[in-house]
Amino acid sequence: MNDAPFRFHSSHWGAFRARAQGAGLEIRPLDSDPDPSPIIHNLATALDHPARLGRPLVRRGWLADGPGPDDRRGSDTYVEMDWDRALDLAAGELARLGAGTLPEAGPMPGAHVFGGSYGWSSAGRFHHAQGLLHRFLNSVFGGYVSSVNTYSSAAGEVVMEIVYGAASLMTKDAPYWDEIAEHSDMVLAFGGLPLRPMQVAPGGASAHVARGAMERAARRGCRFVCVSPLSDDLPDLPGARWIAPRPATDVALMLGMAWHLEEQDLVNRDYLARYTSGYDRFLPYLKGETDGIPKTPSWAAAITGIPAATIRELAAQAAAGRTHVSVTYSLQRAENGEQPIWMALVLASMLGQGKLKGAGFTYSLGSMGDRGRRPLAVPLPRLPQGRNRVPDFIPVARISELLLHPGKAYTYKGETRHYADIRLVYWAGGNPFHHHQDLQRLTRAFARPDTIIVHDSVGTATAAHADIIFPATLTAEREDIGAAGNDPLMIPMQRLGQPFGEARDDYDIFAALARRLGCGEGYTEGLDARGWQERIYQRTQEALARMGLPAPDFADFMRGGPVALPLSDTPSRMDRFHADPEGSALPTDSGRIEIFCPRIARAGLPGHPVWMEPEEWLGGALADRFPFQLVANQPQGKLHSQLDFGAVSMQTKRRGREVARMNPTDAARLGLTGGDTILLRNDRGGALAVLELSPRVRERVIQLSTGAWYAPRRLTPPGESREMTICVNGNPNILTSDRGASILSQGCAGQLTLVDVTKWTGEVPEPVPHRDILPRLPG
Ligand SMILES: Nc1nc2c(c(=O)[nH]1)N[C@H]1C(S)=C(S)[C@@H](COP(=O)(O)OP(=O)(O)OC[C@H]3O[C@@H](n4cnc5c(=O)[nH]c(N)nc54)[C@H](O)[C@@H]3O)O[C@H]1N2
Ligand SMILES: Nc1nc2c(c(=O)[nH]1)N[C@H]1C(S)=C(S)[C@@H](COP(=O)(O)OP(=O)(O)OC[C@H]3O[C@@H](n4cnc5c(=O)[nH]c(N)nc54)[C@H](O)[C@@H]3O)O[C@H]1N2
Ligand SMILES: [Mo]
Repeated sequence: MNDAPFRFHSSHWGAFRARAQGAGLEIRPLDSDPDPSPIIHNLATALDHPARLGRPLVRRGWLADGPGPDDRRGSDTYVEMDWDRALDLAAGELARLGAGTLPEAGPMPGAHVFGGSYGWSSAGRFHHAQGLLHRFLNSVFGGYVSSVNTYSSAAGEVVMEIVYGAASLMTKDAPYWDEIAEHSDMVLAFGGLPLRPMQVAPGGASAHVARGAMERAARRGCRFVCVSPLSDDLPDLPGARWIAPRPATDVALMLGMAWHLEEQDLVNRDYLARYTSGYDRFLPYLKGETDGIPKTPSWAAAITGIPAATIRELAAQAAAGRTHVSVTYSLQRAENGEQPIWMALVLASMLGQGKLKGAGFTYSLGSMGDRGRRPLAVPLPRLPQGRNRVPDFIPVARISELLLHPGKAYTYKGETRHYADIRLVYWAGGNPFHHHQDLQRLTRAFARPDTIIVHDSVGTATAAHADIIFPATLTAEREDIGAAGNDPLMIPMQRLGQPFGEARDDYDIFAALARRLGCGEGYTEGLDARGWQERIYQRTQEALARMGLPAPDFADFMRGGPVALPLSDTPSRMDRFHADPEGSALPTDSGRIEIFCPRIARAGLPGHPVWMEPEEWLGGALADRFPFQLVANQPQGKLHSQLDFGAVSMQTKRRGREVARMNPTDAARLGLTGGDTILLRNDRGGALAVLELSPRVRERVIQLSTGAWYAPRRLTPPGESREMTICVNGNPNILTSDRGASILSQGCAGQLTLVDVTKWTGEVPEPVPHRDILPRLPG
């Protein structure tokens, strides 16, 4: 009989309750969540998993030869060390690079430190590794070279900011799910509205509402159209329809629809006149007056593979009722990724229904669990990060370029900039050897700095490219405040277990280093983790009290249960704009939705959305050699690479390896059967996966989600004579291209890649278990 009490906790994939059960945890979702994510159960056996790091580790080559560029990173071994010695070594190296001695003015020593440290880390308002790292680097180095935008949405973020206004408009604004449930006649969903990514929300979610809202809408007669290479990018809903254009051709499909709206005079000219600017510059392109190519449905059919009649029918249906146009992040994580997002906005503007409840446009509704939900009326706790006095930054996905090419020129948002010269990389709470493209190139890039320091709870491939690794606690081993934008509960994250081995909280690691560098007081302000949590909690507590709502003091909150947070009843930004386009103008140059955008034209891209042929698509020359479009989307059973060893993630694998899905027709043509081990390859490398056949995958597409822990091996494919590098665990980022989405955003373009697929005959190389990704020697 287990009579241990349940405690509350939270994660990016949902709030939950848990209690000790043997060496693991028994986990239950909150009763209030109508559709909890199974990913919460990955934590059950994580606390003492063999992949955990229990002691600091230092790379042998770094210990023997000192700091400096080193090609051995990624294939070296690690020595365990006690905390005092490891902290002294790290502090010594930071001091050598200028930490702790800040000039009064002029360049800061942090100008040679990359602290962008992109990654999702864990939920919790205080123990957020990036925030703690940034505060640390600001304290000891006077700042750091940072990163801007996200892997999620760089191309979309940049273009939407310019043509649609601030980022909050494009992601966190109406329509809300309940409006779709009640009012939409049609939802035209580019990239679908997949329940898979909507399991997750940054900072956590206490309720998953999308499935219920879509089911209510469909029962009422709303028609959902899933435009995607995968039909399960939409749940099975009555009346739903699947349209599967060639990946990366959505712009052509939208242009064909736009052409039909023009031809049939179904365009809302009043809306265009009141709320947009530059349609007159776009129309000649649509008609073919500027380039001799009318963007007719037949033209679009040849590019997309969707019959012209279907394109006309979709356009007519969209104009016939209240239509919501939704576009996911995934479409812009690609070459020329700005174009489909911008064109979807133009298509929605031509339909001109933005004023109607349940109609209009959203970007990323289907990409995260916190979209389509009302914002909060109170501010959330927040840790101050201090001031970064280093002005330099990179667009986040240019990490390999930065390390490989100091001083090189590149463009971003129309400006020419130059890469900094980086001597130290400090990463906490991210896994670039999961998230970045062309991972062999990233290995070459990680060979360049003098020193790389990483904090993680587990021995990831990123840790295996570091010089000094500090073992961090898992979220479950510490207390924190769980809260997130658009979520109506604040959750006490109660401790569920003791720290593994000698693992320490990120905060304590930074505090110990700061003290060694003479900056302890500046970093900690004399507070421990609990003291900080109490301090940052006050902001929310006071706001609740001012509104006359229950506002327990911190100790009672941590001992008690979830606290309800009030929702804002302010009309959404777009509602205000639609009510008064002059008084509530959008923060764009024209104050309106920009269909033609002079700023983008000045930055060197066409001034309105256009179809541009990418290099890696099924209609291009490269498809002769690499005939499959790899869709590397977000994984079903985990968040990115986190807790990949958990039971829910492992269930999605076969024989310990990631599964790739393909249409049965393609498999029959290639002589493949379900369960075969297959090699996906292109000029950048190879990945092994286990084949699953599914009619839910478009022909000539292969889906291999991200998240497998990177395990490159030099192998000779059966029947061949030359070795190549192959990830035996099935991480698709050995295959993806490191090119920027465009000269405007330089965003991540990792979603779509061309590959060839063959069967791995004969003896199959074993996958590498999680515990062996980081080669450790006993101390
Ligand atoms: N090909 C391709 N690539 C992609 C994508 C794609 O669609 N296709 N998607 C991209 C997107 S959208 C994203 S957001 C990125 C995600 O990339 P990341 O955010 O880098 O991936 P995570 O696996 O979440 O990495 C988080 C790391 O932090 C560690 N961690 C968790 N909690 C703590 C903590 O408290 N302290 C410390 N020190 N460490 C902690 C985890 O163990 C893990 O190693 O991937 C991108 N990569
Ligand atoms: N379970 C789970 N959920 C997650 C995450 C996770 O790792 N695991 N990560 C979270 C993060 S950080 C982010 S940023 C979001 C990402 O959210 P998204 O980027 O929206 O999610 P993806 O799964 O990458 O892509 C959604 C679908 O887009 C489709 N797609 C790909 N290319 C094209 C195309 O050219 N045209 C069309 N029409 N469709 C295309 C693919 O079939 C894919 O399944 O997900 C979040 N949610
Ligand atoms: Mo993301």
